[in-house]
Amino acid sequence: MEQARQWLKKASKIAVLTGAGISAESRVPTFRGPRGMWRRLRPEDLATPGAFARDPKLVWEWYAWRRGLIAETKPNAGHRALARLEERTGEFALVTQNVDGLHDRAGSRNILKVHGDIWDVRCLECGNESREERLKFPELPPRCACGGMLRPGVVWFGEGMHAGVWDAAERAVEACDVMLVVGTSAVVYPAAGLVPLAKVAGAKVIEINLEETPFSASLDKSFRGKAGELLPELIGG
Ligand code: BJW
Ligand code: ZN
Repeated sequence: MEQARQWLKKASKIAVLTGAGISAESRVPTFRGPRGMWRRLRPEDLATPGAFARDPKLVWEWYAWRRGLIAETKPNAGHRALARLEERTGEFALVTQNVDGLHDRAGSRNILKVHGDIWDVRCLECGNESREERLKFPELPPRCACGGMLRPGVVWFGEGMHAGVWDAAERAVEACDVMLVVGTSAVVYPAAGLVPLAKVAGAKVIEINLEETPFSASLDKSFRGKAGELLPELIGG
């Protein structure tokens, strides 16, 4: 722990990759494992363009449920520690797979949301993108002013990342001295590929997760525990 703390203190360029595990202590459900199930459906059955085309109401019910949970929660000690780390670091990028907006609410600034944002919507007809914070809609799926169907502004399986965001994430990871990987199962690509990318580019990589991931054994430090406890220890107050 002490060595990892020193690496972070001395680094002038830090990149972070977060996943659902950092929001678990804010009671936002993670995707994988038994608790990732919703009405016996897996994210792989819901977070796809095909699922939305087949049953947009069902997919929207899942998103409406998650939006309701997220609206009631708040950032935890892990999110807040990362916001403090940004303040004391020269160059800092927070690449997140999370769509919940809790990093924004904790005060992080340079956030690269590679899987989008659950509070954004996009019209399938006119392509208009907007922010939509209502929790109750007159109907599901909700409609755009043009009458078209709205979809959540997130990235589903089989869809590409927003090019500008993804390029910035790769650049930050390639340039960093130290990378922190927090609360991600690291199985969803291309996001998971950022971890070996950092190693190949010569960064020290530190992982925090309750469980082992496919990369744990190959990283410089891998800590088993809760993000909300280990991040404050690693980063300090
Ligand atoms: C704690 C904790 C605590 C718990 N403290 N830790 C290469 C190989 C194989 C497949 C592919 C590949 N390249 C692409 C693919 C296909 C696919 C993919 O990766 N499939 C794999 C699952 C096999 N990828 C894609 O389709 C991507 N697009 C793409 O590749 O485009 C190019 C292309 C275009 C067209 C044609 C072909 C290619 C898109 C992926 C989009 C993923 N979207 C989702 C939904 C987002 C919207 C939403 O939220 O609804 O993103 S799926 C879901 O998984 C979500 C997450 O961001 C993502 C990652 O999950 P995450 O965050 O890691 O969560 P969990 O639940 O998996 O893990 C939680 C972890 O936390 C666990 O490890 C716990 O132990 C830990 N934990 N509490 C610390 N307190
Ligand atoms: Zn429209």
